[in-house]
Amino acid sequence: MVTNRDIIRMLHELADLTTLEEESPQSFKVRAYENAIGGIEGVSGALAEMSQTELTKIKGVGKSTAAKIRELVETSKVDKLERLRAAYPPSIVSLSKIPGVGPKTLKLMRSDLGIETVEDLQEAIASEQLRELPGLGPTSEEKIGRAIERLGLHGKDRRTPIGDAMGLARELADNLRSLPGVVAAQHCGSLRRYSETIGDIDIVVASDDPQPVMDYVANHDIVVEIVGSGSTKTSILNRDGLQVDVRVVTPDQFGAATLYFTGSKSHNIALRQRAIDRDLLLNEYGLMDEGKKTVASTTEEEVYEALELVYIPPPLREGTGEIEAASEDALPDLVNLEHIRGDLHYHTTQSGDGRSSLEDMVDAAISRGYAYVAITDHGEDLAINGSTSEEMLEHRERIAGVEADRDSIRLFWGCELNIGADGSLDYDSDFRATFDWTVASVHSHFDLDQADQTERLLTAISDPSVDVIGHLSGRYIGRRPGIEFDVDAVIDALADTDT
Ligand code: DGT
Ligand code: CA
Ligand code: CA
Repeated sequence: MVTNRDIIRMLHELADLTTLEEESPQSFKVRAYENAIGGIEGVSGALAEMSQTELTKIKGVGKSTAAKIRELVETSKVDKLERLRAAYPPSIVSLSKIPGVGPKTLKLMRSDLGIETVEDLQEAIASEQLRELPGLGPTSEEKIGRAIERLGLHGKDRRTPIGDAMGLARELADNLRSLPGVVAAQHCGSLRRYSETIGDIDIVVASDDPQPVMDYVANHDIVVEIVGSGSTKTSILNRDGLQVDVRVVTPDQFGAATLYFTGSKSHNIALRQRAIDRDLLLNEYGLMDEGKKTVASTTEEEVYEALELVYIPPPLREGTGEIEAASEDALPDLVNLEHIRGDLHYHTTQSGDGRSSLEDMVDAAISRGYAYVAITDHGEDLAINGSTSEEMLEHRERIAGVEADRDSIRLFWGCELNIGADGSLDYDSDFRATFDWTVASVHSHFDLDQADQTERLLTAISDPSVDVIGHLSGRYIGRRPGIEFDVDAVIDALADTDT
């Protein structure tokens, strides 16, 4: 049975690979797939049960995309995708994700230098061959080399950004939970601890009958290789080289197993020591006393309690003093959704890259119970999607109208200003001062040296119209390293100027 998630995954892959084939993310076909994904994400019914005509009635879904969805449902594969997968194997897709390696550069790298892997690319950089390609030079060669180093994209230690793994892990756990005999399923490991990047996905399943789980995992459509299979554990690789380990334990061992496989390793070691100090033994099966009798194992809460600890949330399990803090009931309060009262960085379709209208964004905020929102569409400097001062003034009227129509939320007329290479900002200072709220952010010139980056940020911070700096380092986990700047100097300036 093809699920809506399978279809979205297929369209994402088509968009990624078509970008490489057409050598442009702006290509008409790529945009068509992306629009279709946007429309499909809002559909609650099963797409697999819809006819081609019904599919084309979904917002953003054209005839050709509808045909591909039907092709996937009827034949379990899509010809165009199979062809693209053969032309652009996973190693090429990894190359395409390196900052500075656009589709055109990638094509030249392959045809002129025979580069097929990140390792090949590193060799070409080391031997100064990359700089010889048309459109490149020593600067871009060095930049690409640094990006590979800083993103940890090379070798077997390659890690996956949390955002690329979380959706897949949750989907797998949801599907596993619906299998016969399964009582519970939980993703564990670094992903459950919300690490920024993860080595692999670890899933623990509670069931007295492991076989349906093992069969489900081995036959899943993301699998390109089965790297390990036993009676209670299966490990697979997907096309991005991401490994998923799925283990089945009996329901009474689920707490001890999720605790163990969530880690971190140093948290586990410290917990085990605490058990030993109490003449107990802790392992992945449970907490046992000297007579091998199980003291606690079904839930994590029971294990912590038996060790005289309050429950430690996974993001704190890093072996950095959390066990001592838990023993004194002095864990920090983590931020939860209900703590979030508003949002001070919001885009709407007023910005070219915004997807939802002002009204929809505000209604979404209201349904989340927010008390306030600042609408911060891009200023005029961002040529692709900024607004002129006249457009901003019209936007202010619209924002006031939307606020007047809804009595449950306070709206601020704001702007996301672009910090130029020299720290300059959009509009003139008088106009900037009229906004209720401004965010100033770096969107380009990521390669300036540390002194220039620091100077640039200090200039923006000292501007009286700036209320907050957005995405301070500009880092994009796994895709783009952050800018380098003098953190102490910048934080001092933020404090001094009340920014
Ligand atoms: P990753 O996948 O590299 O991002 O990091 P983790 O933390 O997910 O590590 P992984 O997948 O190797 O193992 C999952 C958990 O299993 C880990 O967080 C703690 C536990 N574990 C693995 N190896 C050991 C070990 O040698 N000793 C102990 N005490 N626990 C271990
Ligand atoms: Ca892991
Ligand atoms: Ca693992």
